[in-house]
Amino acid sequence: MTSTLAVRDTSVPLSRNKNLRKWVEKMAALTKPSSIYWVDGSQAENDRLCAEMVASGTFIKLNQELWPGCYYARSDANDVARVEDRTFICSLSKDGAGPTNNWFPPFEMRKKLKGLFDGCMRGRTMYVLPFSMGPVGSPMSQIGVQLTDSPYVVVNMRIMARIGLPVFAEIDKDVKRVVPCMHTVGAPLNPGEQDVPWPCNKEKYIVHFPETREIWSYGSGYGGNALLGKKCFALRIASNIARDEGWLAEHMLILGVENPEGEKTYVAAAFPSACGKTNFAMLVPPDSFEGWKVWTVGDDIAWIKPDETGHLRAINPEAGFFGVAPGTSEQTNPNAMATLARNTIFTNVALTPEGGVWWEGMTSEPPAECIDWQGKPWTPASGTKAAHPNSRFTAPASQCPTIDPEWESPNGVPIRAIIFGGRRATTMPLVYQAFNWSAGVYTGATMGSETTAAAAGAVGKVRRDPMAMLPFCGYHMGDYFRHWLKVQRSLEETPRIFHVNWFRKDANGDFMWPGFRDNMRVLRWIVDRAKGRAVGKETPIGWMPHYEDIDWQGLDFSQEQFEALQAFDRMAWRSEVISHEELFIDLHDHLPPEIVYERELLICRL
Ligand code: TSX
Ligand code: MN
Repeated sequence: MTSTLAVRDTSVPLSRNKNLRKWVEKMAALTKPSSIYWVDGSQAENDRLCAEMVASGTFIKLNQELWPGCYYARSDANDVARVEDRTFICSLSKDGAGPTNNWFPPFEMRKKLKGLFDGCMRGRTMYVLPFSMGPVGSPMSQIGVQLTDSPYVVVNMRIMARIGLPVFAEIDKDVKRVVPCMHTVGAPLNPGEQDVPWPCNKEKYIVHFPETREIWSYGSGYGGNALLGKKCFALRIASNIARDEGWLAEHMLILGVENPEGEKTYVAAAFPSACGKTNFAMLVPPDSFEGWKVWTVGDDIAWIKPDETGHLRAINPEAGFFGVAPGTSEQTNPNAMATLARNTIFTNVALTPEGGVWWEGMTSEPPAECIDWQGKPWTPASGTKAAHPNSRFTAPASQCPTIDPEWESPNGVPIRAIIFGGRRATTMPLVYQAFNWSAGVYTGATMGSETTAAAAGAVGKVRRDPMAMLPFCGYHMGDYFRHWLKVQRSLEETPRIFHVNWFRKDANGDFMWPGFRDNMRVLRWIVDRAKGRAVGKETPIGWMPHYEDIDWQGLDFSQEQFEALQAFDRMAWRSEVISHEELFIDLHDHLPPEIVYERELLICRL
């Protein structure tokens, strides 16, 4: 029997919007693809693109009995992470980007990009990919259209954002400005030329034009370089939009804590990399915490706005988790393991003989053999990593067992507390609460992590990462602090601000805090405190819990251990405040006076 099912002509525009159609034509004239494909976002389309990538060698379909709906990709060995030194903020003035961003004159950069993009899609299909950051139609959402020559990007974006027909319908309403996002892997194909599994270019440019709200990305197919809705749009461009409109685009997870009475309290939290942000977003309370539950709203980005009543509400603009695989296990994060069990794309992890995936830390025993992230045979005796340290899973948020029932609420969830944190072996106690909003902004502005062997620089030196936004703030960091301080003026009630450190070490170099599930004990104090119920004591750096203010049920942790963990070391804090100056010197000409006052106040209290 022959099918009478009409197949869609994918080159026919799916939007009536004249500006969009003109822009697509103009960009096609520049990049010269062999075809244009309008993405509808359907399951059938996704299956077709995945099958095509299996045929071309970009994807391996995993054993569907073990990993239903899952695919596996290996990137080029030179395209495995975000490229911060190739990331540019091309504001009109250099001062607008500030000293923490790479700046390049916008006119010259446009000339450069025009040359790079001329013919860059030859022999490839240009996908027209509409996406909504935030639920389609939510007043807090923003829309983009990414033109890309990477089908890998299309299927990943389908997990990470809302894409396809509903977004075209939203664009056709012509009420929201659309952010144009150009992306190419920068690897045109000559007629008859054989493609490679992971096309990319050794020259890379990740470029943002904040005034015109444009993104241009050249040469990479990986993660934040290529999935432009995430870091490029939802943080770097959105931080500019947020500054102009009076809200906050933040590198924060959002979670809800439900107590045994059924009352839910939402918090947002910012941590630098390698602090276990996704693990915290999906926290499982200790067994002794009967009736307590942690709900996940997001694990990476929060858009936070004052509502009409002067309270902050937040949405997670993403629809999926692009999580670091190594270290993720049933022990460290059972909810992530359940989320990535199906319909997930794995990139740069190891492939097992059964057609499954593995990474360091996934199981206590490594597999006897597998294929590593570079496609080479690997055994535990190889002495190398089977999975790349930055290997990832792309998994739908809807599959998370703890996904919050309100996670797609168009008006977001109310934020009652903001938590900053860092990976600090010394100085920083387990938890303290800042005295007020501006002291809290100071806490966020000066947060950081100790450099580990993995990161560049001297081991043990604190690398400042204000609000975990150092690589993601799309304008001057000093103006960003000013904006945070200004937001308080539109608030009737400010969320309480806290600082946590799960990573303090004792004289023997051992972690002093068990972390993971036991972080719930800290989180409970934080939400009770934010609701004005918990007690604390005043110290020079802020409010801290007494030993008896923490719920210790089910954990053997002595008062002596706790006092050591919370110890305020005056001499260590003296050096701490002195080192804050190093960051502030770079920002001095844009530093708001409140930040300087807060530092003076802290010095006086010390
Ligand atoms: O994610 C982590 N969290 C947050 C969990 C909700 N990690 C993993 C490292 C970051 C990628 C942690 N590592 C945490 C933590 O709270 N704490 C630590 C440090 C630590 C490591 C091992 C132990 C304890 C603490 N093991 C034992 O105590 C047996
Ligand atoms: Mn992140």
